[in-house]
Amino acid sequence: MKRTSVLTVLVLLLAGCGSSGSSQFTVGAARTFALAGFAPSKFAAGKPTRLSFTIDQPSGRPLTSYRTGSGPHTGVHLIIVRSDLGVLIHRHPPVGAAGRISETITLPTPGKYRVVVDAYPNLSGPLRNFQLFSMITAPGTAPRTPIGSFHRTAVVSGYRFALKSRPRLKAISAAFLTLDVTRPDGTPAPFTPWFGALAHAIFFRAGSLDYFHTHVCSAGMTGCTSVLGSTRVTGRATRPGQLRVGVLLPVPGTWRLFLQCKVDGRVLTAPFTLVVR
Ligand SMILES: [Cu+2]
Repeated sequence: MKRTSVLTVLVLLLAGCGSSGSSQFTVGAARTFALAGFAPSKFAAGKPTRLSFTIDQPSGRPLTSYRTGSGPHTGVHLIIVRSDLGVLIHRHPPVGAAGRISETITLPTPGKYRVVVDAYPNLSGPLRNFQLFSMITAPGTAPRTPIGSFHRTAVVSGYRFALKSRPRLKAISAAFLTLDVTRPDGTPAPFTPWFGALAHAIFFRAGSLDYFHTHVCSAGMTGCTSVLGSTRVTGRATRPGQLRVGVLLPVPGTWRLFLQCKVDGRVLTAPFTLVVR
């Protein structure tokens, strides 16, 4: 059986930066974007392995032209999450000859991982971006780390991410999380743009692994708004060390936010558990 035939070939209704696995619809087989030549699907834990694929257009030809520019809504975003939400990998691989996309990935532990390919094609028409999904595995005993309940603070490599207040989140309603981020010495953390944004807020729902993604951009940067149906949200960094993160989640449940930013030359990933009513 051809590997491409078992991959998810779904196109999302949702426009903009984010979207979710739960709001997808399938269109006729001849009219979908699809992962092609996606390999391998089995990895050895701890071993760097080249993952590659192409995105086939509805015409059957590989997609070779992707959006470019300064904001985060460009190219291809490769996001890999372990099924217990204990590990996140986020890369923006280059698009090679004939639309081939390759990235060396190391799955740190055994387990099942969901792969999200979030693509920003350079096409005319209403479609801004879409997601394609696959699963990869590393054989062995997978750790099962419970994501735990809500905590206001996450400390990563000595950097402290502190939510100002406990968020009250509702599905399909835009909300904001305001955080203070401080260095190990207590001074405000200066954010360096990384992958086109000051911060990336990547959300996965526990269990179903539904996906959504928003960004925090510097003042004046365009192309940073996330859209879910008719609702929009744009995050801002209001002052040094402070992030205002837009949250816009499609369904209730327990979600894990991976908040990523670059400070002092290192990429930090702060996990938060959020309950959405
Ligand atoms: Cu991002």
